[in-house]
Amino acid sequence: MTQTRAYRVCPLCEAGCGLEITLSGDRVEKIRGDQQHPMSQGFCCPKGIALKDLHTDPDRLRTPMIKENGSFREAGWDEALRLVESNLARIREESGNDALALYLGNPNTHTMAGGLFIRPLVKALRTKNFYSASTVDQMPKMAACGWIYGNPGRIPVPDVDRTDLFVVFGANPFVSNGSLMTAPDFPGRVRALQARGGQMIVIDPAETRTAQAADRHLFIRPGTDVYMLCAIIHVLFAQELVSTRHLADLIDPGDIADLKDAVSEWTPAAAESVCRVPADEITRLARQIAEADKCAVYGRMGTSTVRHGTLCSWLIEAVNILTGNLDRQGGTGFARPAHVPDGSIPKKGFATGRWHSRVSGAAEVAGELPAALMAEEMETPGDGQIRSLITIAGNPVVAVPESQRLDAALAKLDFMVCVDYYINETTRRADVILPPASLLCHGHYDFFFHGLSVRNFAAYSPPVLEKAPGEKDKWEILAHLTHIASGRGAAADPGQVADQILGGLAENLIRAMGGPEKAGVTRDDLIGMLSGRRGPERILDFLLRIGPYGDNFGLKPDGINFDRLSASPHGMDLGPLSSWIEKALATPDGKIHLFPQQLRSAMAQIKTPARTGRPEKRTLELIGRRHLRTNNSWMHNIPALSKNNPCTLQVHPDDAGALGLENGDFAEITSDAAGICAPVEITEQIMPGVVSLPHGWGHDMEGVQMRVASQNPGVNTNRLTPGEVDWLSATAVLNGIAVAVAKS
Ligand SMILES: Nc1nc2c(c(=O)[nH]1)N[C@H]1C(S)=C(S)[C@@H](COP(=O)(O)OP(=O)(O)OC[C@H]3O[C@@H](n4cnc5c(=O)[nH]c(N)nc54)[C@H](O)[C@@H]3O)O[C@H]1N2
Ligand SMILES: Nc1nc2c(c(=O)[nH]1)N[C@H]1C(S)=C(S)[C@@H](COP(=O)(O)OP(=O)(O)OC[C@H]3O[C@@H](n4cnc5c(=O)[nH]c(N)nc54)[C@H](O)[C@@H]3O)O[C@H]1N2
Ligand code: SF4
Ligand SMILES: [Mo]
Repeated sequence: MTQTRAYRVCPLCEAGCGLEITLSGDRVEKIRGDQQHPMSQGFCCPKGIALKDLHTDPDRLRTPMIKENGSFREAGWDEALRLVESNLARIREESGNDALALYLGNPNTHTMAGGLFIRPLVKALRTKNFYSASTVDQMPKMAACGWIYGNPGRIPVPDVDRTDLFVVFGANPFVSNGSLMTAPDFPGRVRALQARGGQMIVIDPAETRTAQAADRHLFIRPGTDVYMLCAIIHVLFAQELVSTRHLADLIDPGDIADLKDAVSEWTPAAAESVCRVPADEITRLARQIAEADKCAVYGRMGTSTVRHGTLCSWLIEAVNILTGNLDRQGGTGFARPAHVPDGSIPKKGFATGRWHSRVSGAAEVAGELPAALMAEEMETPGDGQIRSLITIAGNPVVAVPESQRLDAALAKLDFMVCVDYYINETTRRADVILPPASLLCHGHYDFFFHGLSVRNFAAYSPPVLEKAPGEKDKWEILAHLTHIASGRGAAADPGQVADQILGGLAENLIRAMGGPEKAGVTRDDLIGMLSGRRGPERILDFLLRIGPYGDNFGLKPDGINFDRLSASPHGMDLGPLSSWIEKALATPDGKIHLFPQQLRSAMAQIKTPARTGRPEKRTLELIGRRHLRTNNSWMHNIPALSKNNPCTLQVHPDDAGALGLENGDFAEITSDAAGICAPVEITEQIMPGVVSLPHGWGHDMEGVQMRVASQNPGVNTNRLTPGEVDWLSATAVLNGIAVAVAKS
């Protein structure tokens, strides 16, 4: 059979590498990096190549599943959707909107359906109980940027390709391939930085692969970056190194003075006593940041999912602002994605706490409540108790704190429906599972990550394969759920939801143009000009046309539209980050809010060193890690990715000696939440006093139907994670957990 080639962007992680897929008919022969993709230039990782195995995995669900008498059976779509409809309607009727909860997992951000079809579903559900993986991940950065720049989506990215000094707090992009920073082939980009005389400095309690490649690595005690960042800012002020350059007119001088006061106690020596980073190293780093011509300071999981994650995320922005590196070539900047029209983000600022969680009173952040508190909302009787859960592309039983407690709460729900490919730790609790067609059967455009790219870029990948008869696109499943939630029922045409999204966009545009008469066109005229399949593609065409590079419905004949983008199978390079802060800011006064009011009292209260759990009993601090061949919890069923089990407890030799542990011993790890066992790996790559376990494991739970993963299950580190929340951003504390370790 003749072979054909298809090109598509990998939908697995934020790097968004281009892939070249060789097919014989509908059989995938080979996947490799796409040499002609302008961003990744042939780079890809083992997970991208394994998309082939994901497609053929016999455990991947191909039809809806319905649970009957405790076990799953295959079912048709009509039956499954009708069952969802009748149960959700019944529960809502009996207990109100808040009885239906929604949890969205990470892969939603990697699909066109997630980018466009979640919002109507959330609106139709009208529940306060909306949760997502964001609150075990990046919400601190979203909240901080929301307050500083006016919108939680306005997140600056480091201009790694043009910087002189790249400072990384708590991220491991050599393994994660970057997060809130789309930069495929991160190692190649760092090599280029070093080759042009630049440096990378990493601050991390582990000597990760990123740290090993760095010019300098500083070990830091988990959860204490907030103090080190305060000390860096202290030095900037004390040594008169503050220079806001082109940003000066955008910052209230009062904010600068107040920030100076707020960090006045945090001398490098004071920070050293908490962080265990030598004071002279802190001073040296602060000077280097200030003196570099171009510098970008960046932080990720290790500065987000920690006790003062929101403050850390804000202080990192503050360092970039105080040194005039924000919105500057080689510093940090706002990407300008092709589908977001300039001015479409309203300049109304960012507020949280529009409602609160019922049991703990946690403030809503960006519409969400803390995923760490889902269990208590299910367990606690009363008005608004969660009785039913919809999960979409998520595995909260593995991803969120106090896993065993959440798992027990799920078991008691009245009804649960999961949109997912597998019967895993979470979906085994479902009454109905709705699987989308294979990842290779969907069109792809990165609605989220083009806005976080270190270079402006756009790519549309058409489906590589036709979906099998009877399979459904993700967007169709979400549209069905939206119809169900809005009372139109399981049988309604999913295309109507797509039409409504499009109609809404077109009406907004006409309104912004002063009405149809002034605009000279109607919404239907505009919609009639669009191409692309009914569904996400046609909506994308609309957004591209009115976006910053768009053809403006023919007014700018050289501009982008869906057809033109589709005609570039390797994507379109749209140039380096440009300086456009005045337009990008979404604060009502058009200014940068350097020291947001919302953070002032938290800043005044950071005196106590970060530590979760009972330190007197638990002398070690637990952090997490990622491995190249994993993707959170869900790709351990691919044999090629599961050859070695990296789910070990890393312990420093000094601690191992004191505890009498040897390589390969089993250790019992105990936190305030639970106790688990894991094999010991003794390594100097972890700092003394700290131990590390990867997350995403623990596939030996009864009922999991992932044969490869279950043979090599690992342990679920989130059993150990107590449900502590950084209230400012509703985000769980996942790192720096106090634990005791003993030979088991
Ligand atoms: N291979 C692979 N890639 C992935 C994923 C995966 O599971 N596997 N997951 C994807 C997802 S969803 C995300 S969000 C990204 C995350 O991307 P990253 O944030 O780059 O990845 P992590 O490995 O979580 O890196 C966090 C680092 O913080 C360190 N750390 C822990 N506590 C602290 C602390 O208190 N202070 C400091 N300074 N450092 C600390 C850890 O040692 C670790 O090296 O990765 C994405 N990419
Ligand atoms: N202790 C600790 N806990 C952590 C972390 C940590 O570093 N340490 N990291 C946190 C982070 S950053 C994240 S993002 C979360 C991840 O938490 P989640 O997003 O809740 O979990 P995942 O493991 O990513 O599971 C994704 C699920 O989506 C399914 N899936 C994959 N693709 C699709 C799709 O296209 N459509 C549908 N419908 N389903 C799909 C998979 O089968 C899988 O069941 O975990 C968090 N938990
Ligand atoms: S680095 Fe990420 S985007 Fe690139 S191939 Fe690997 S999983 Fe896919
Ligand atoms: Mo994540």
